[in-house]
Amino acid sequence: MQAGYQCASSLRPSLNEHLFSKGKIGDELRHLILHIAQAAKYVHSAIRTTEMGLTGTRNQFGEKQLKLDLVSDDIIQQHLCESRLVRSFVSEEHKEIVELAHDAPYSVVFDPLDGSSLVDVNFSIGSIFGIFRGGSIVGKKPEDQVAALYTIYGPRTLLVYCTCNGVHEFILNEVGEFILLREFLGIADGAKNFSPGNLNSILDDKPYHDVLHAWLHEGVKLRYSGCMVADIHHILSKGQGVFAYPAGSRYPDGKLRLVFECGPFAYIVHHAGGAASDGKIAIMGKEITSIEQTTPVIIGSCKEVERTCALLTR
Ligand code: FDP
Repeated sequence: MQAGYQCASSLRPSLNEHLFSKGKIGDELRHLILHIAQAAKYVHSAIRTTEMGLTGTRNQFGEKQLKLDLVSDDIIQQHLCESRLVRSFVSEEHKEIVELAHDAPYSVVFDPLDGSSLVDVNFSIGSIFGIFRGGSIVGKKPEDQVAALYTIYGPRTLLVYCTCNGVHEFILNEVGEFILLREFLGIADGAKNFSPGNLNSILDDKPYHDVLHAWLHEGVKLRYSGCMVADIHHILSKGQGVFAYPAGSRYPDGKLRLVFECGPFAYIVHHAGGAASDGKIAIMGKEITSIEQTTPVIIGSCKEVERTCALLTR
């Protein structure tokens, strides 16, 4: 194809066109992201049609599984498999790494349905994906991802992707196509909104107590939904904010997962000009030692992340 060729149209570009013209990636990675986007459309539909009950089983973290957790996991698994581009994948709903095509170029990590405790109350929920080149992800770091994306199923279904060349937002339109909504989302250094997870720990954790008081005294606005996808999307959408889920007596190593949650979001937020830290080191540089690894996380506007980490480790 002719170099620099652009589809001139008055319509918003599709995800495929955007990946092609702005993603600056090869065809294989583009196809993999499109397979994931296709899976997300099925999850979007499953959320509307699957009954909300529990399965009676628990995932690797001991959390009760919803039917929808497993349906979403199955949908994504099938699309990854059919892509023929995935060597292995790790899902929050599986205990082990699942091997697919041994000569395929990528490994995918995903949380099929983040925020599942909010399904019954009809709040926004989402799916999170990180893509690595090659095989096993153990020993790698979130900075080794070649792409990360998430989808948010709220009043509207959105997809946000990053392939190391900006962070871009798409909306699922009425004919089932993801089309561009906003390009190059950015995060300012200072925050006006805060999203404090693990709030109970302020009772026995003085530094976190101090952080919370600093935020309250500065008049920043509380924005915490209980779904990490929605809370991080809030930061990206408003262009500022800070989300924290620090360690505490209940979760000595943090609650949120490095592989499925904090890693992909660290990659996306970093490429939007923000930062993510576990309080001491950047999440991007944190080595993955096991798939069930959890981590404390402070993520969002750079200066606020820096200041919060300094207060937490004082
Ligand atoms: P959920 O358990 O509903 O799946 O990953 C887990 C997560 O939600 C995040 O999406 C969310 O930010 C966090 O847990 C909420 O935890 P709390 O219930 O402790 O606030």
